[in-house]
Parts: sequence; structure tokens; C-alpha cells
Amino acid sequence: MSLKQIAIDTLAKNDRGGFTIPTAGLYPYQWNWDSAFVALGIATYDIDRAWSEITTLIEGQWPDGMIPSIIFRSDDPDYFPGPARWGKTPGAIPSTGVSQPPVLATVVRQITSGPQGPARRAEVFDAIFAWHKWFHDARTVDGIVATVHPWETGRDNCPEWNIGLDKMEVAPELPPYTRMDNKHVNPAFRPSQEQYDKYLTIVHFGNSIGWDQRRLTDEGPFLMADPNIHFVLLRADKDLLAMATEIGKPAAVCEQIRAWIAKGEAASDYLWNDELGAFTARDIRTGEFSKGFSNCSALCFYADTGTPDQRRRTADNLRRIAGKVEFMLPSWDPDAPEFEAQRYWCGPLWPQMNYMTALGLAEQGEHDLGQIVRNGLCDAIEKSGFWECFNPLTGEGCVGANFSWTAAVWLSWQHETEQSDVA
Ligand code: 9WN
Repeated sequence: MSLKQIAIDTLAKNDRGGFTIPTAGLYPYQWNWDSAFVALGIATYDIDRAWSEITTLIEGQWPDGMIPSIIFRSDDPDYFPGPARWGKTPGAIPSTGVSQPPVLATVVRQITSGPQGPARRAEVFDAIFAWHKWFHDARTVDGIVATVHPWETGRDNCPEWNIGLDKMEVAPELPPYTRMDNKHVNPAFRPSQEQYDKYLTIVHFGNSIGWDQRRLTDEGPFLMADPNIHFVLLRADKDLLAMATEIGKPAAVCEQIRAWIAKGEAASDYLWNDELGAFTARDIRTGEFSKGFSNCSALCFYADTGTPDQRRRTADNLRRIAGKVEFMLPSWDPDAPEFEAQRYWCGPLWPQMNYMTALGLAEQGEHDLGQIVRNGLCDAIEKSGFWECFNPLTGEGCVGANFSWTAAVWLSWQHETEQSDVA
């Protein structure tokens, strides 16, 4: 059977009726940015089903505009922390109390180029605008978009977060819990117990303040700036502005988005770690930078931001790293001490990150590097199949098998190749 057919079958098996789970067992719910990438893949063969991935995600939106990281349509004992641990949340459907990188606007713009495009863009525009507004209001500190939880960044145990986590205490009153992730997959691939205690401490705090998002940002135990959220949001704001213009939104709406973009462009510099020649995470309370190049550092190309010198040094880092691994792009710098080739965000390459990085590099004329990043993922998939992430030294699959976003990215690239062959 072709990889294309296996990818389509993988997505069909993970379909739960209008939305798709990342993989059975380990992740039994709808995740935010997973669904956006899934829509990108399904749109290559069934645009109506792709669209429902987006509308079901939006059904989980909170009254304040936030779209949460996980929508809990059921209570599945396979996953922890589930709805009971997150407590009462204000959306129509139980959910987590944090968000995830907002790739939705970019995906919506990309998959709605057909005849139904303008109507579909108009259908979801206000919801996505409200979500971006939430990032710019409730999650912004002094012009910098912040993050309050490593889970919100989508890059759970990346060593970038250690600066913020090291300063945290585990809440003494933290109720006991049993992890489920380690029952599904090899614990050597997953975050440590201490990290989990701290993740749960932030959840405990959020719950104790009734998930007041402004207070969570200002008073929460963890406050860092994430290049992933920053670049993804900046790119998404640009795509939102393009859609606002195309569908004729009022001038005030376009002006608001332009102001967010200007603020975002100015904030890129805040994340520039001159010592490393890379965009890295930063602790907002102390100003301390993280100490490694990650797989979101080069998303400056995807967001079309940064100075020529910052982009040149970023590209130099990519070339250095390409000389260290067989399969680009590792989630953490192989020259940094905390690099671990198999442990989740400490080294493995991640399909959706390669997708965005390769796209940005190609768009900005860095074709050779873009191809290297694209080939890294394609080679790993051809060798091992549709895994959640891959060991960048060997190409072996890590963590969850039969993974939705891996199948979706593969389909999206296959489709692109087929289109260019026809042209
Ligand atoms: C917590 C579903 C999600 C991805 C994240 C990835 C992982 C969850 C976990 O799985 O996070 O949200 O339990 O580890 O880090 O990016 O969206 O695929």
C-alpha cells in the first residue's frame, strides 16, 4: 500500500466524527494545533471534512476568545490530566485552561482558495479574530506575547522551559495523581516526573483562580516568551489581515490587526539571543534567555520577520546543525548539554515544525535549507512510518504511532508535488 493511502487510512482511523484525535490511546481528545494541521492534510481530498475539523475546534472557544489546547467531549480514563483535573472552565465544552500556537488563521487561508473560499473565511473570521485578540490582550506583558505553561507552547519538555520551571516550587498541596502517558509509551521518551509535578502545579493554580486568564498571566508561577507562539501568531496575524481585506472587513478591524503586526515585528527583537545568534525563549520576569537553538528558532522565516543579519545567523545555525544529525530538524540543539535524541522535545524532529520551517525557508528564498528540512521529515517517514516524532540521529519513530499530523503533513506535501508535476 502506498504511503499516501496509509496516511489517509491513519486519519480515517483517528476520526471521531467531525474531529480527529492525534492518536488512539495516548491522546484521545481533540487538540488545537493538531486539528489545524489535520485540516491541511484532509483538505487535499475532502474539503468538507477538513472544514469540520476547524468548526469543531472553534466550538470549544471560551467567551473571552481563547481557543483551548484540548477540547474534552468525553471523559476518557486513558488520559491525564482530563476534564476533572482542569476543573470548571467557561467554554460550552469542558476544556483545558491554556491555549496552543495559533496556526488556525494560516491554515484557513491556505485551504479556502476555492469557490467556497470567501464564504468559509467569513464564517470563521470573527472567532479567529477574537482568539488573536485574546493573545494580544490577556496573554501580553509589555508588548510581548507570553506563555504561562509549557503545554501552551506545544513544546512540552523542551529544555527552553527549564529556566522558568527551575524557579518554580511544586505546590505543597498538589493533590496526588497517576500519570497515564507512561502507561502508553516508553517513559524514556516522555517528560520527567519533576516536570509533570510542575505542569500540574500550574494547572492547580489556574483552577484556584477560576481560570481568570489575566491573573494567570500576571500572577501565575511560570511566565516566559516563546518564539513558537510569537512567530506563529505574527504569521497568523498577517494571514488574518489578508483575509480581512479580501472579505471586506471594516477599516477598524484591519487597523487593529495592523497594530498587532507592528507590535509583533517590534517584539521579535526581544527574543533575539545575540550570544547564540538565534531566536530563543526568554523568562519574562528575569529577562534570562534559554541556551539553545530549537526547532522554532528558524520560524522567523515563516513569520517573515527579523533583520537580514538575524536571518543570516539563523541560517548559519541551521547549517551547523544539519552537519550533526541525519534527519533535520532536531527540536533541541545537538551541541547543547540537555540534548536527548529520543526524549520528546529534547531532540526528536517534529513533523509540524519541519512543515512550518520548510515553508518559511522556501518562501523567503532559502530553497536549499528548506529542502533539507523537508527531506529530513520525508526520509524519516519513509524509513519508519507516521510517528509522532522521530529520533534525528537514526530516523526511528518516537512516542505515538499512527499519528494524525504526520499523516497530514505528508499528504499536504504529496499534494503540492502532484500539483507542480501537473503544472
Ligand atoms: C499535552 C497532541 C499534543 C501536541 C503537543 C505535544 C503533546 C500533550 C502531552 O501532544 O502535548 O498537550 O500530553 O504531552 O507536545 O504539541 O499538541 O499531539
